[in-house]
Amino acid sequence: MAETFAVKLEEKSYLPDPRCKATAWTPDYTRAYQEFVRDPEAFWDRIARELVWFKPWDRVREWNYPYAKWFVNAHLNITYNCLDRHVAGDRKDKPAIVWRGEQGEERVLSYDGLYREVMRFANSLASLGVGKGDRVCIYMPLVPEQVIAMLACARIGAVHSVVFGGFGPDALAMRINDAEAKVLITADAGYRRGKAIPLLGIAREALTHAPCVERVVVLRRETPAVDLDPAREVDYGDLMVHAAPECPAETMDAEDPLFILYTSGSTGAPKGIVHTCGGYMVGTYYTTRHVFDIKENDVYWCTADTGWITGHSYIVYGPLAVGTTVVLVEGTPDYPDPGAYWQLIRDLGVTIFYTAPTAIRMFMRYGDGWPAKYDLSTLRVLGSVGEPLNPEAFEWYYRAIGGGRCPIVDTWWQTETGMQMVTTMIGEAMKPGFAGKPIPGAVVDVVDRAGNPVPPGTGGFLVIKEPWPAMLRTVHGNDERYRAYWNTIPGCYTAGDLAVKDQDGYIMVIGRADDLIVVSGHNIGTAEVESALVSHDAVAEAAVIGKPDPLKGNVIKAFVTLRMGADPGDGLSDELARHVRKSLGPVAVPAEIEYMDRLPKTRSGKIMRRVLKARELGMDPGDISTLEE
Ligand code: 6R9
Repeated sequence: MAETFAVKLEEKSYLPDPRCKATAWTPDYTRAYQEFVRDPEAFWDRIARELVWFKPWDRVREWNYPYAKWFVNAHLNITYNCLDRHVAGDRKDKPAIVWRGEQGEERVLSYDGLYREVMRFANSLASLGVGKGDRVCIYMPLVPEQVIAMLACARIGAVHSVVFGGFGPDALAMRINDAEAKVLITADAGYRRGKAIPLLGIAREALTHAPCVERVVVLRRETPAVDLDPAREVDYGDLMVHAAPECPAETMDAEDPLFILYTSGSTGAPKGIVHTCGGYMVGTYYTTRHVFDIKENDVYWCTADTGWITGHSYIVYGPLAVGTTVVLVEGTPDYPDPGAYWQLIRDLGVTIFYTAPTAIRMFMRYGDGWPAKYDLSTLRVLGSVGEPLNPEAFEWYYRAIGGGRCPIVDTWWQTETGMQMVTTMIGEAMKPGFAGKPIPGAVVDVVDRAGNPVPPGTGGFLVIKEPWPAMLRTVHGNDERYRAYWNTIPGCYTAGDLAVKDQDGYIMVIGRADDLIVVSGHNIGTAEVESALVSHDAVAEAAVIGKPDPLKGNVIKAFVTLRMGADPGDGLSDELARHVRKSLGPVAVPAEIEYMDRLPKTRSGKIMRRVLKARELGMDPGDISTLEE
């Protein structure tokens, strides 16, 4: 890891309409944060009591560094809070899921409808011999049955491992084997840009290397229906017809595992991050409600896939625990045209919209005309997650989508944190480029290698200093990799990101620590240079890497995609170099600029600099299972 380094901070801030603050679930950030710090256990105790538990906890938290238990000895079932609680209350007929397919097909499941489907499918799984603690792999397109499958597992205490439907057979087999899944739930096809993706075919291929799977449940969508192998495969619909309708929620200990989700480390095989029932429920419920400020009549749309942590926490568990209406869309943001999302927002009356910077920058590239065609006045809150939201993208999102009216919550968190940790709570001043401050409930800081906080304007390592309810409990089958998170910097959970704070305590995430480039002894964050490049009118997206150089240690090479209509000829590279020099100084100027049609990204939209670098240096790129096709 590199040492700390200076970062030049330019600050601009936006104050949202004071009415947002007055009605927010967290109306006064500073007070809420102080309340949390004064007595963290009382803070979480109060939130946990808003949910239903079968047996209360003896202690809120037990911290035995680096192992934490939350809601010790409490009993619960997360699906009871996502379903039974609402059906018994006054949300029985409220839409829980509003699903849209690529061809405009719509399905609406009320809370009661979802509840019934989940119970039936839970019984279906039980009939295949799935019980508490068994692992079930879910490899499905973004359809309501994916959510039903997750909740059905949780209903009977089975541990789900969702694998994103875009992964290929090797990535799927590796994840099935690592989790030793007994049952695989899949579909014959997912649809993308009008084409069918043969999930079942991929699954069958994966299973030739994954002998632990005993049964495969197949949701059939295609006509004519594909043939199933009666020895191992069973039709989703058939199971449902024969399943009993009632399935009481299994009693789970707060520390029983809820799911495993694989995240790719910078080196080595993907890690199976393990989350547990109680703390995860409380952390996602609280953040969903307070960060997005969800009210009873909101229509909430998170554009992630359920195959990522964002989908687990902020499509499924958090929003359903809160009891909101969740929009679920199968398809791509610019299909059939770049106005598809904006049309959906208008048609469905979406009020809260949560997406990723990569999507925002793509929309920026298509221009203001597309969103301008649709009335987006129902929008109330905008969210971002996954990568730094650079100031240009912030401004565009704020203006072109939010109409200068909606607060933007740029939420920093990870698969490992399970819940959002840093953002600008609604009503507080927003600073483009900065995610914001630790939410009440999280102790996040920027420190040097020894764990000492660095002064404002000095870059360092982003760490979490206290355990939090939705934290990962281990890495499946490899606890040593879990301990590594807590061993790198004394007393802290090391997130692996570089960040800087300003004098007001706002945190700017600079990028992954492994994305730092040392040029002539200066540490330069890839995200800083990329942000400078993207602030030029001609540039849509940029990725920079370090290239070994005998003189300077490293030089910067930039890979750039251009906005519609921009031309790489006419000395654009010189102009971009001047542009970066002006904003960051001469050390940060790329020595080389290469123009590309698209950048290599993970399927969740993160730029894979590692792949660019490997290509540039003729090296092996390592694990590329997460690379987009
Ligand atoms: C939720 C999610 C985690 C990594 C994280 C960081 C980057 C996520 C960010 C952000 C800047 C934000 N990241 N949110 N960087 N600003 N608002 O994305 O989980 O897929 O595990 O990735 O993503 O580098 O460490 P995950």
